[in-house]
Amino acid sequence: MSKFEFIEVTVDGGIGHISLNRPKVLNAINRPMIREIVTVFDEFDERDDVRVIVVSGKGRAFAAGADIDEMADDDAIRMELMNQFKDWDRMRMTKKPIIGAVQGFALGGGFELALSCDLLFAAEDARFGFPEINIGVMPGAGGTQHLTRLMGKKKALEWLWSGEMMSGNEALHYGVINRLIAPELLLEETMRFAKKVAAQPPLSVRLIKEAVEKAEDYTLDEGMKFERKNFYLLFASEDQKEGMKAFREKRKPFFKGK
Ligand code: CO8
Repeated sequence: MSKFEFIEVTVDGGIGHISLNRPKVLNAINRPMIREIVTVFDEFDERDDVRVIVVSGKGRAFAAGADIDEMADDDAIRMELMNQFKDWDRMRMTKKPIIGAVQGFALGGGFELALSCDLLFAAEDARFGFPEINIGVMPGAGGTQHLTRLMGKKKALEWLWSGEMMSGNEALHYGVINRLIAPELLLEETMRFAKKVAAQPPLSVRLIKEAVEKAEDYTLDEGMKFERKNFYLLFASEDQKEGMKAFREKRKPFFKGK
C-alpha cells in the first residue's frame, strides 16, 4: 500500500485501519487528506483481505473539523466548480462496514466524517459538535442531515444553532454513538468488535448494510421487499451452504466471502 502524507494505513487480520495523522492541528481535514481517505476506501473495497474498515485519529482529537486555514479564502463559485464534496459523497458508497473510533474532539467536518461511519465507538473524553456557526458557516458534508435523522429536528437544531459540544454521555444518550469506552481501551475494544464482524460471512455483512441503509428512504413495504431479495440472494452463496452445513455437522463454519 502506498505511503500517505496525512493518514496512516495498516491492514491486519481482516481489518483495514485508517488513522488521521495531522495531530499538530488536531487532524484538521484538508482536501488532500480526504482524497487520501477516499483512495484507501476504494482500495479497501476491492481487497479480499479487508473485511472491516476502522477509522481513528492520532493525538488528542479524532478531527477538529475541516481545515479552516485552507477554506478561509475560498469563494462559492470556485467551490461549486471544483465539486469539492464528491470525495465526501464517495465515502458513503463504501460497501464494507466502517467503524469509527473517536477520542477527543470530533467537530464540524470531523463529526461528519465520524457520522459517515456505520458504527461509532467513542472514548469517555470524546466531544462532538458542529461549531461551524461560530465561524459564519454551517455543516456542508451531511451534518444537518445525519444529526436530524439521529435525534429529530428539535434536538438537532439545538446543537447546530448553539455550536456547543456534546459529551460522550450525551452522544450515547442521543444514539449518536454505539459505545462509550475508557480512553486507554478505545482502540483495543474497537478492534475486538471489528474482528468479530470480520469473521462473519462477508456477503451477509454487506447485504445487511445495504438493507439497513434502505430503511431510511424506503417505505416499510419497499424495505421488506428489498430485504427479502437480499435474503434469497444469499442462497446463491457458498457461505450459506457452508454455514448451514457446519451447523448440522456441529463444527465452526469457514466463510470465504463467495
Ligand atoms: N482547522 C485548522 N486548524 C485547526 C482546526 C481546524 N478546524 N482546529 C484546530 N486547529 C489548529 C489550531 O489552529 C492550533 O494550531 P496552532 O497550534 O498552529 O495555533 C492547533 O490546531 C491546536 O488547536 P488549539 O490551540 O485551538 O487547541 P485548543 O485545545 O485550545 O482548542 C478546539 C481545541 C476547541 C477544537 C479549537 O481548536 C477549535 O475550536 N477548533 C476549530 C473547530 C471548528 O470550528 N471546526 C469546524 C471547522 S469548519 C468545518 O468543519 C466545515 C465542514 C464542511 C465540510 C468539509 C468541506 C471541505
